Amino acid sequence: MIRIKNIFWIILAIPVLLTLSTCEKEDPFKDDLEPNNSRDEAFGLTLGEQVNASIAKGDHDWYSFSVETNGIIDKAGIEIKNLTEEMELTVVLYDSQGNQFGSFTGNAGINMNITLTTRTSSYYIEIYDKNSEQEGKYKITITLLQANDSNEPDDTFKNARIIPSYPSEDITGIVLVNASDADQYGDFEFFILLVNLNKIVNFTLTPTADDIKMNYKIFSEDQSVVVEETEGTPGQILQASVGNGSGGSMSRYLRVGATLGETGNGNYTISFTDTDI
Ligand SMILES: [Ca+2]
Ligand SMILES: [Ca+2]
Ligand SMILES: [Ca+2]
Repeated sequence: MIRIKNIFWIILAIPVLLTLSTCEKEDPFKDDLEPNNSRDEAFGLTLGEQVNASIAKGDHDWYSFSVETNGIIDKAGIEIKNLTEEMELTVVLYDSQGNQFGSFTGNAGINMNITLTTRTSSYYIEIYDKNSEQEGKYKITITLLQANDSNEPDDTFKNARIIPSYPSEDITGIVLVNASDADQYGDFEFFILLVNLNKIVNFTLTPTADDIKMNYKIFSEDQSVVVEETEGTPGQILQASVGNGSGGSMSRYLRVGATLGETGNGNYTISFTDTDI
């Protein structure tokens, strides 16, 4: 009888002990965001709000976020503060369809700052320890940087900025992302120039940085090319003019773009004057 009792206790004791251990010792690496272990379970982040998160051993954390930029090109900052010295975080970025487009791994214990060029869209992020061995805590914040200029949107013929009179004020702007015939999805800046009969309209395009190559291209009213893309050397000021010696007044589209250098500084100034032919 005694032996049977013992066996009985052993069988019962194992599940009781297991239950007690999970109740009393809370896993410090389980957070309120769980379960967010797959894209379908991604935790929705709000821009500008910091979230405290944990990685348990072998844990993968998924997040989703959306940016609304009113259709202009902007940048979003992804800031991850790694609070655990041993953790080597890997961050993988996916588009709204789940296609991977970026992957980053930081050294052990270091914070990560990733800048994402974006128009209005939604994204997924997956975060995990590179070796799936460490557990630890981190904080994540995504912020819309509002890095473009106040002339936006001006990326298309349709929303070109009209230059109403000459001389114009000095217009300052930023080419945030490479834009040229070779970079069609970049941050172009379109202007409409009204050119009266027997007038020449001149423009001066001045970059701030020494390492940016500005470019321009001129189109007629029907958007056909009048002057092919012309690119400056790094830091070069570009000047050109559009003349009108026949017929009535006319208009021209000026498309400005740039290829950024190492500094990533896309700031420029443009001004317009007119003179008699
Ligand atoms: Ca987690
Ligand atoms: Ca711009
Ligand atoms: Ca633009």
